[in-house]
Amino acid sequence: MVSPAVSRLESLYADVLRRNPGEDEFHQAVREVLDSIVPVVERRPEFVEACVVSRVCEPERQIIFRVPWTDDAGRVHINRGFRVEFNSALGPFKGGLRFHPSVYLGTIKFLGFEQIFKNSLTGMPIGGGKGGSDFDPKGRSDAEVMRFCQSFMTELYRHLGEYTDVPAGDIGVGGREIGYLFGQYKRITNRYESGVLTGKGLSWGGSQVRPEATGYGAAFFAQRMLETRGESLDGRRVVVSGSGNVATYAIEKVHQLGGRVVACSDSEGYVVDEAGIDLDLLKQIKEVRRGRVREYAEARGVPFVPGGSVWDVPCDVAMPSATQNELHAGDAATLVANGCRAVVEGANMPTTPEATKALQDCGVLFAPGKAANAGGVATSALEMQQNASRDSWTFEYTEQRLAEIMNQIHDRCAQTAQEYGAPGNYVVGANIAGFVKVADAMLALGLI
Ligand code: NDP
Ligand code: 2IT
Repeated sequence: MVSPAVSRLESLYADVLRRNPGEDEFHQAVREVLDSIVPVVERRPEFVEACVVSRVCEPERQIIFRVPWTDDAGRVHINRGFRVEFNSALGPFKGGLRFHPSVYLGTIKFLGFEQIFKNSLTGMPIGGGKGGSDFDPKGRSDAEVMRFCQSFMTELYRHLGEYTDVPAGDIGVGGREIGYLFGQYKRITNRYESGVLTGKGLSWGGSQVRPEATGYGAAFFAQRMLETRGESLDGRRVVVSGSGNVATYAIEKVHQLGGRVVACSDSEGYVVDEAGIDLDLLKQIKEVRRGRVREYAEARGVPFVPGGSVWDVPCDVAMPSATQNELHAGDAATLVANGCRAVVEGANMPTTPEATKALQDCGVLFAPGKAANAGGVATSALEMQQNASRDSWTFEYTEQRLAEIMNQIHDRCAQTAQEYGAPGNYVVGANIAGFVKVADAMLALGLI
């Protein structure tokens, strides 16, 4: 016998499928949250009756626009820009921009939807949003990236503001892109409005620890979660996928906490370095030369495996930190067979639903991205706080704040899971804790 709450949520999900055709990742993200909140809706039917659940699945505003730009040879290119302003019940829309050729509306909607609950979990006053473009920055000169960013911002600026919508980085958008975007915003509006973007450079309104925050935060979360079983990262073998912003600083903090990261990857393959990834070399190749992990393997004389799965490398802790749906059921089986203790998502939704279930069923500690990678956006909120007070904090103080926030997120997820009858299930804990705060605010604000 299906409970009334379950049947209400099922018909609501059917509406989401019908009204958002072809957006598979968005469907996947909604499905997971709806599955988690069944016990909440059973206790608090007003969330369905006042249409809070159906409203939270519908973005407040979706902006799609043309981005024309010229390359260095004078050829014209047309890309598509997106900003999905998903939910502003807790604060201004907040979330990154992704520049990657695979980006379409479904990507931005799944990321924006996840961001609502992630931002709620941080405890900071930020709503959820996401944006980006199908622009591919790979192989483009600085001048081409600048012209693209200027054209992108020439449309987007009218939707932004420190009290309205505050973008930041994501895949393909780092300090260089935020600089060009901020410059164009400042030029068009004739305002030095620091709080309109986060991830800025230190000399022009940025915060200490923002570049490190997502990876560091994921490592702090991993440490706290392992401690619940009397374990730690010290002496552990760790595998991190990706080799971008999140992966780099996850590796750095894991090493500082005594672990050893033996493999990382990019979209061409993975590198295995049994001595532990040499981070100075990795940063030199990835951040300065904008190169590939293949070059790391060549420089170190260690194996590079083209294609293949980085999850074949035995590890105690896995940190998927590249992109969505990159860890499949077969990878989960391999991780379990190799004795993996914990999977901590640095990326957004990197583990497929089947893989997540397989890991949880086998007793592997599983930290969902909306909790484990929330350190990035939390530190963005600290950047906004510094901008609003025209202040700047030290590295040590800011890192301390980040560590406290990650511990609080961990504990809130663990307690909520316990309270709702799913002890140890961080997916349920994160979704319920994130959702209830937003839902209560939406009820209080009336039907808008
Ligand atoms: P970067 O652009 O710095 O790095 C992305 C890394 O992932 C690169 O190594 C890239 O390899 C790899 N990658 C990207 N897309 C694919 C793909 N389709 N297939 C295989 N590999 C891929 O991005 P970030 O490190 O910022 O982001 C990584 C993840 O973390 C994303 O899921 C993002 O949403 C999430 N995240 C980021 C935060 C941040 O503050 N930056 C905060 C919270 C989450 P290649 O170079 O070959 O493309
Ligand atoms: O997915 C994410 O949380 C981010 N890309 C960071 C968002 C932000 O506003 O810092």
